[in-house]
Amino acid sequence: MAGRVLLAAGALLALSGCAGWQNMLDTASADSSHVAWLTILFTILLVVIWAAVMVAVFVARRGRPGRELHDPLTIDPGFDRRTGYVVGSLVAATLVVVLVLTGLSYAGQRRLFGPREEAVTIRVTGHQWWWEVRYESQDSSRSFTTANEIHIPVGQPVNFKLNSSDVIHSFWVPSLTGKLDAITGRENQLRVTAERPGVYRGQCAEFCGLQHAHMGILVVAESQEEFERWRDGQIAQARQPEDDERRQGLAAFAAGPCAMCHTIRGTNAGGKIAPDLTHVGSRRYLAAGALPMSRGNLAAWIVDPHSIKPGVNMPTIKLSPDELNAISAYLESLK
Ligand code: HEC
Ligand SMILES: [Cu+2]
Repeated sequence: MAGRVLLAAGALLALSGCAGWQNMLDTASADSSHVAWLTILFTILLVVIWAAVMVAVFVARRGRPGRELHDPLTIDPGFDRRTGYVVGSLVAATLVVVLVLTGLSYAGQRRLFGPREEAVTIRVTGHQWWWEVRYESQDSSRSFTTANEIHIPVGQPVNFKLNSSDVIHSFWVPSLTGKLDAITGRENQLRVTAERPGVYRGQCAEFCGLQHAHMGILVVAESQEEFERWRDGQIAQARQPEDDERRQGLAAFAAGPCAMCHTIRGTNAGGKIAPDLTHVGSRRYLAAGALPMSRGNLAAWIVDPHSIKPGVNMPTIKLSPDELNAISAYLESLK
C-alpha cells in the first residue's frame, strides 16, 4: 500500500512538471522543441548506458558457477585476447557516443544562435534585479524602452540582443528559447519564433546576487495585430492625468527623488537607471515578477520596496499617505 502511494506521488510529481508557463518540456517554438528533444534523447541514451553498466557489474560480481576466479598471475592468451576485444570495443563505443552527443548539441547551438532574418529586434539588458527591454526600429521615433515584459508577434522571427549593465545574468524563457548569458560589454544574440500565442515566464538563470530569484521576465506572444496595437501604445508618451488625485501624483513623482531614477516619457521625469514607468500600469507584474500589478501592490512596493525585495536598488522614500495614494493612483493609470 505504502509503496503504491509512493509510486503514485512520484508519478504525480514527475508529470506535474510537464505543463506550465515556465517549462522547457511544454514547448512553444521550434527552438525550444529542439532543446527538449535533445534533453530527452540524452536522458534515454544515458539511462540505457547506465543500466547496461549496472547489469555488467552485477553479472561480473556474481561470477560463473563452476569457474574459478581468474588468477591475474596465470597467463591465458585466449582469455586476454577476449578481454582485449571487449575493453577495446567498449572504449570505441564510448568515444562514438561522446562524439555523437557533442555533434548533436553543437548542431543544436548553431541552430539556436546562428544568424537568421528577423522581424523584430529587442535589446534586453540585465540589471540587478530587473530587465530593461528596448525595442529598436530603423525609425528612431518608433524605438522605445520598457521593462520586464516583452511582447512578440507569433510566427515572426524575433532577435534578442542580450547585454548586462553590472554582473552576468542569463536570459532563459524555457518554453521559447535556449538559455544565453547576458554579459557586460558583449552582445549575445538569441533568436526565436513563437509558434503559438501565450504568456511565457522566464527567469534569470545565472546567480546574480540577493534578489536573483526575483528576476523574472514575461514574454507575451500574440497575433500581429495585437502586437502592433501594444507597440503603438508603448511608443506613445504617458497618458495625462485625468483627475486631481492623479495630477497630484504626477507632481509628487516629478518633484521627488523618483524622477532621478525613473523615466516617464512626456513628463519631466527622465532618470535612466531604473525601469521606464511610462506604461507601467499596462504590465502584468511589478518589480520583475515580484507582485501582480494592482494599485494596492504599487503602494506596497513604493512604501517599502525592501520588504518585498530585500536589498533592492530602490531606496525607501518617505512619503505622506496622501502622496503615496496619489502616486499609486497615477502610476496605475499609466496603461
Ligand atoms: C535610486 C533610484 C530609485 C529611486 C529614487 C526610485 N526608484 Fe523605483 N525602482 C528603482 C529600481 C532599481 C527598480 C527596479 C527594482 C527591481 O525590480 O529590482 C525600481 C522599481 C520601481 C517600480 C517597479 C517597476 C516595474 O517595472 O515593475 C516602481 C513602480 C517604482 N520603482 C516606483 C518608484 C517611485 C514611485 C519612486 C519615488 C517614490 C521611486 N520608484 C524611486 C530605483 C529607484
Ligand atoms: Cu540572476
